[in-house]
Amino acid sequence: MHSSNRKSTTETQRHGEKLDLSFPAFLRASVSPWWLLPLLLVVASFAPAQEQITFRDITAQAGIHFTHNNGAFGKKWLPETMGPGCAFIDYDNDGFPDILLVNGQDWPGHPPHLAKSGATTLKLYHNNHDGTFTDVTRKSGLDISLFGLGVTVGDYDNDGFDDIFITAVGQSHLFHNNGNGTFTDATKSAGLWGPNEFSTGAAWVDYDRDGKLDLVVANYVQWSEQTDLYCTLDGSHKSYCTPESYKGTSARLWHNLGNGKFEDATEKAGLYDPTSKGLGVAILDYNNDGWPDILIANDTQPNKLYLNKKNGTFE
Ligand SMILES: [Ca+2]
Ligand SMILES: [Ca+2]
Ligand SMILES: [Ca+2]
Ligand SMILES: [Ca+2]
Repeated sequence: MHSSNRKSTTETQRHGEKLDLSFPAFLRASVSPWWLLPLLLVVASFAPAQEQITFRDITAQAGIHFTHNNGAFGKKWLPETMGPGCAFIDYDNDGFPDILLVNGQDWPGHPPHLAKSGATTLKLYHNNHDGTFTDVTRKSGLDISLFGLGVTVGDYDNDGFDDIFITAVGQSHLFHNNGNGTFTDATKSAGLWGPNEFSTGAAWVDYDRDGKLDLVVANYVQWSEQTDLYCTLDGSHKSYCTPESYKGTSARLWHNLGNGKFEDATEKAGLYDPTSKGLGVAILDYNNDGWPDILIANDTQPNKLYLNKKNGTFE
């Protein structure tokens, strides 16, 4: 704040000198300082930035207190190596972006005496409009514990309020924004319950352009606590395996049926590919035909770019 004020003053003065010299004498005489000031400010706003922008960590000062729990307690399980996602979402439509932070959880069987502190949950922070945030997780109904990895925000039911999809190891979750500051877990009623996958990235996209947002979910590898493999670097201590040790999993495409429900359209749309070890999804229209295309970013496997064929399928 102080820095940018200082910059405008400096720029204004510098351009002020230049302008004053270039003005013809008759104009100079007729221009009052009151007219000159707004003019100089306009000129200053187009001036190239010459000061370096610097950032200061204001996390704690803003009221954000969050520690990610990757669940690690010595077993070296693969999902522990992943960082979580986060999102800005204006969930209460007050014009100020709020913050959603995805969290992991302790593994089942994790000895309670090693647990750091109770159950770890997602966190939703409400923007107070003054540079600070308030933890509204419990009030919003999002104090749910899951091994979350990613998040994508979109209004899938077109009610004007953004909803949330959280990717997770195990069961991913869809949270419907009720429009009154609370969310309802709509995973089951939306038909999204069932797949037990290692879901990483996700994105909302209206791939068939029917006005209803559909959902693409990237999946990593076939891993579970039961199928965990033993890898070692030194022959005596367990280490984290690289993804080559595990089989891939296809990304999944959920088509929005419009009644709050989704259908699995992965195979029908030509997106089924079990060699994928997806970590991220990007939506882009790379051929500029107005139809959104899909990029799946894979780990140790080729990335996949899917062209939207405008008939509900991709190639
Ligand atoms: Ca807000
Ligand atoms: Ca909505
Ligand atoms: Ca659609
Ligand atoms: Ca396209």
